[in-house]
Amino acid sequence: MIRVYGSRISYYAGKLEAYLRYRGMPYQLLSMIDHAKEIQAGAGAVQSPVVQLEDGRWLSDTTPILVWFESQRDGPTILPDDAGMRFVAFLLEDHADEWLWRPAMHYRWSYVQDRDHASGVLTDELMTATKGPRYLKRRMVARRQLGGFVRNDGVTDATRPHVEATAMAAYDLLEATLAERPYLLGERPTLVDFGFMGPMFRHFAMDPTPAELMRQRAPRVYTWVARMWEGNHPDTGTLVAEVDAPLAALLREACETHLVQLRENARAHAAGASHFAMEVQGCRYERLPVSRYRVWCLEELRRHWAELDAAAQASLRPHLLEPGAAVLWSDDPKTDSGYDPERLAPFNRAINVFGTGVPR
Ligand SMILES: N[C@@H](CCC(=O)N[C@@H](CS)C(=O)NCC(=O)O)C(=O)O
Repeated sequence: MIRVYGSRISYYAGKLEAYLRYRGMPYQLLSMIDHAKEIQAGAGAVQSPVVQLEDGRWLSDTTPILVWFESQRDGPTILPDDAGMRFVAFLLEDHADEWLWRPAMHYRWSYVQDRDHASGVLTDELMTATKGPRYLKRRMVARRQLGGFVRNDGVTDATRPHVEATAMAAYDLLEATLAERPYLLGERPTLVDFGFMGPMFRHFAMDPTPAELMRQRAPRVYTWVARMWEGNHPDTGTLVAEVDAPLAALLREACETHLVQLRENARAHAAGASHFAMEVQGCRYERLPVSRYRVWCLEELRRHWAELDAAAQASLRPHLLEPGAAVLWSDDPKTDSGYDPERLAPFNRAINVFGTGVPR
């Protein structure tokens, strides 16, 4: 049986588990902490999730993990056959993975009910070897997460309204898409559905504050999350052949937010900086931690874009709005993440999204 090391409230483990359930691949969810040494030695970084196959090989990072599992199958995959729509899938998945992380962490750790719940779960999962009363361990966990992933990731009084607005925009954009079809690209789930399961499932649909907002504002998204978890989806079915109105709106949001962040992060990385500032949809973020991993995310998106033929690029260009989208086809900034140069992912030596795990 496949071993999945991770947390049962983790963004990316939830995404992976939804996929494994869909494919009927039995797995065991095991503690990261109890196996941290083996994970570090085998995979290169301790993060949730890390996978170990029955033959002992280690896999990291949910995007290449899903792509690799699909490459081992015959028949229709979760990657659209159409090259242009496949690019759209990679871009929207990356947006869900990397852009919605900040609001997901903000709702979980800034609101007291959400923090109480998550700190209790993580204390019981991760602090098994730490001595001391449970309430103190919960306080340590909450301080690490709120300090590192919220305050040190640019959430302040000035940016908080935008951080929350961007999460609500995601609710509205998915709600509008699911009014048209059962899954985000059509009649069966694709990489886009699994990507959005990251933030939508283990954070927004489960943490009390955003879950209540989802029930009120985006009930279709709430039921889509449950359906995605059930995993009993059709394997065949039509996908949209081109970018339609709901997808155009999702792409616009990705160009205005995620691609701006990827560009500014890559510029700062190229300049050797540890932090950067950016303006997104009129909101100024200061002192964001540079992520080498996200430089690689940009390199991957650029590679996918460059692989498209001229006709596919031309049909997508009207939906990839500048200035944000230009980072896909311009060489500003030049990037050199140095990560996975041999293209071994998901079997390469992994790195954490931020430094050694938590933004400083
Ligand atoms: N790109 C990775 C990201 C994995 C990740 O960052 N997971 C989070 C938890 S959901 C984590 O382990 N963070 C490190 C930490 O908290 O120390 C993936 O898609 O699997």
